[in-house]
Amino acid sequence: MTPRKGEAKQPAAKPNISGEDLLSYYRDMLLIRRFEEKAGQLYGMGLIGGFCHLYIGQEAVVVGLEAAAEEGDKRITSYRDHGHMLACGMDAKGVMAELTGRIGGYSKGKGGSMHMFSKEKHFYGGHGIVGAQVPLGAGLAFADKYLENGRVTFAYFGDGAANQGQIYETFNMAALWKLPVIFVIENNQYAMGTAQKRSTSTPDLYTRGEAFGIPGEVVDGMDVLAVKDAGERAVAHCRAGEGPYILEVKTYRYRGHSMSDPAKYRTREEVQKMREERDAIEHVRDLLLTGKHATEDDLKSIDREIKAIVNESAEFAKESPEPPLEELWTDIYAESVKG
Ligand SMILES: Cc1ncc(C[n+]2csc(CCOP(=O)(O)OP(=O)(O)O)c2C)c(N)n1
Ligand SMILES: [Mg+2]
Repeated sequence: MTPRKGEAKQPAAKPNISGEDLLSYYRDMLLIRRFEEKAGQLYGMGLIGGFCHLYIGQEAVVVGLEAAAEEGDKRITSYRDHGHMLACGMDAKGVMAELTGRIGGYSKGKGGSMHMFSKEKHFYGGHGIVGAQVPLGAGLAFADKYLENGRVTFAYFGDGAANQGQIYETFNMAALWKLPVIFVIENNQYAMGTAQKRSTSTPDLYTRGEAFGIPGEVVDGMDVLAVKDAGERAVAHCRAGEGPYILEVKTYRYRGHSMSDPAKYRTREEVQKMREERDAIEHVRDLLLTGKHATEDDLKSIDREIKAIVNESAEFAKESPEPPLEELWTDIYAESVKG
């Protein structure tokens, strides 16, 4: 096992991918972006309460990794979770209605933005405590290893979370027991208002598993094809029984940390530069057009399709009733736990 793979091993994105696949990544990323923009609007209108962390800018991370996943694989993440849910196929209506706290939401309106789950899509949350999902992700992988079902778990966390102690306790156990878990560090360069260079002694987060013998690689998170390629290598490693793998995916969030972010820690120019020069959706749009996989008109009709899905989800989220008081007493204890 090579304990470390640097940037040199990162292959350039290969545009020799089918037009059909490219279109599906375009669609999936656009759905996340438009959904998040709509969520931002509903928040502004007072229809969404509590915490709300948007994923705009980071879309290629989840879409690329979902392209490398198979049915039955699991995913778990932090509070910045709407993109992960949409990318794994959860219904936009159920996600939006959870944001507005309505009965039609994935947690019957009782969880909100940070606490949604889907057993059917193997999505295990939605966690508000920074880093808490990482040991839970290793636990999911432990169960899969025990059941010998060949599944892998994607445990996502941020650059800020990567400095927590529980991450390294998890790395140790995951490596010791060769758990099929991919630790995905979504390095969007900030933890709330703290830039990575102000909080982190060594910048290369993908090397953080070295002490435990966990291989890692750094990936361009604004290039969905590069993310998919790296995801496939990580998945192959896990499925072969080689144990955990680390992907440090370099990305960028365009919006504030949450809806209440004064954004004093970076310049508008910095954000604008990323949007203009590195946007992941624009990148795929260019590949589609230059590769003649789609025309401007095709893309316009996809835009309309996505807008309709998002508008429908917002209507549903406004019309679905609030949960009745009796719901306060449900979903508290597990009634039965099956293997
Ligand atoms: C244990 C804990 N400490 C502090 C917080 C407050 N907090 C919420 S998000 C966050 C920053 C995390 O940054 P990062 O891991 O980079 O994830 P990102 O928000 O960039 O996706 C902090 C400190 C928390 N929720 N939980
Ligand atoms: Mg971060």
